[in-house]
Amino acid sequence: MLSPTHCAIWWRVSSSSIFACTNSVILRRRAGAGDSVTWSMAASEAHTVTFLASGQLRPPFTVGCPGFSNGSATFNGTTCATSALLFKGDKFTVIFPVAGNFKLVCLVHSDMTSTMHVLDPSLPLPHDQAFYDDVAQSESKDLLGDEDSSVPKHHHSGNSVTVGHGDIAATGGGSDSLSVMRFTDPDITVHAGDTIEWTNEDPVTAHTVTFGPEPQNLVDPSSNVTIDADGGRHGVLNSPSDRVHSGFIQAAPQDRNGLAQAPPGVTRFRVTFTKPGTYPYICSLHDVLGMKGSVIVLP
Ligand SMILES: [Cu+2]
Repeated sequence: MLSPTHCAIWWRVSSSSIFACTNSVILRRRAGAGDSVTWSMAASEAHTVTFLASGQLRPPFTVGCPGFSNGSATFNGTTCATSALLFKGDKFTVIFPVAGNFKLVCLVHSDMTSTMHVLDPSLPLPHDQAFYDDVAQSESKDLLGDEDSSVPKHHHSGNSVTVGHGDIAATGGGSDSLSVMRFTDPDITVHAGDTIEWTNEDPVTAHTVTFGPEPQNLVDPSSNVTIDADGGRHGVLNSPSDRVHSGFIQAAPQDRNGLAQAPPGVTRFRVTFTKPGTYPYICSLHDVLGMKGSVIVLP
C-alpha cells in the first residue's frame, strides 16, 4: 500500500474498503442507505472536501455552499456539500445515498479533482483495491518524479529566486497537483542598490514574499508596493526593520470555454534594497512548512 505521506488527502470507503490517494473511487450504494467515504488530511496545507450541485458556480473557499458541514455531510447530487478548511489530522465523511458520478473538488486548489462513481447495490465493482493502489502509485510517481529533486529544476541568472514550483498530473478520475513549498536558493547575497526578483512557478498555489510581520490582509500587496510596466509588483526596503508584503502572487487559472478569459496572473515580485543589512522573509501562507529565506545586502 502506498504510504499516505505521499498524499495531501487520503480517503477510505467504508463498506468496500477501497483506499485511494487521489483519482477515481468506485463504490456501491448500500441498499436503503448510502455508502460513505472518509477523507483524512495527511499534510499541513489547507484543503476542502467539496461536492458542488450540478451547474453551480464555484464559490470561494471562504463562502462554501454557502456554509459548511462539520465532520460529515450527505451528497445526493442536487445540493452542495462541503467541509470547512481541513488541516493535518482532520477528517471529513460524505454519505452518498443515490447512484451517480460525482466530481470532487477542493475549493482551495482548482486542479485538485477526482470522481466518485456511486453504483447501484446490485452492480459489481469493476476494480479491486490493487487497481487503486497501482493508479495512486503511478500518479504519485508522475508528480514526485518531476519535482522531488534536490537539484532545482529551474535556473535563473542574476538576482532571481523561485517562489515554489509545482506540477499537474491528470488521470481518468481528474487532475491533481503537487506543490513544492520552498524558495529555491532562499538565501541570497546582493549589493546595496540591487533588485531581487521572486517568481512563482507553481501552476496552482499562491505564495507571498513578506518582509516584516504578517499583515492582516494576506491577499493584497501592502500599500508601499508599486506595479512595474510588465505587471510585476515592486517594493523598496531602506532598512531591515522596514516591511513590505507582495500579496498573493499566483498563476492565472486556465481558461475554459463559456467563461470569460482570465487576465494574466501576477507571478512576480521585486524588491530593491538600498541599504546593507540582513533581511529575513517568509511566505505568509507556508512559513509553518518551512518556506522562509533571507537576503544579505552588502555595501
Ligand atoms: Cu507559499
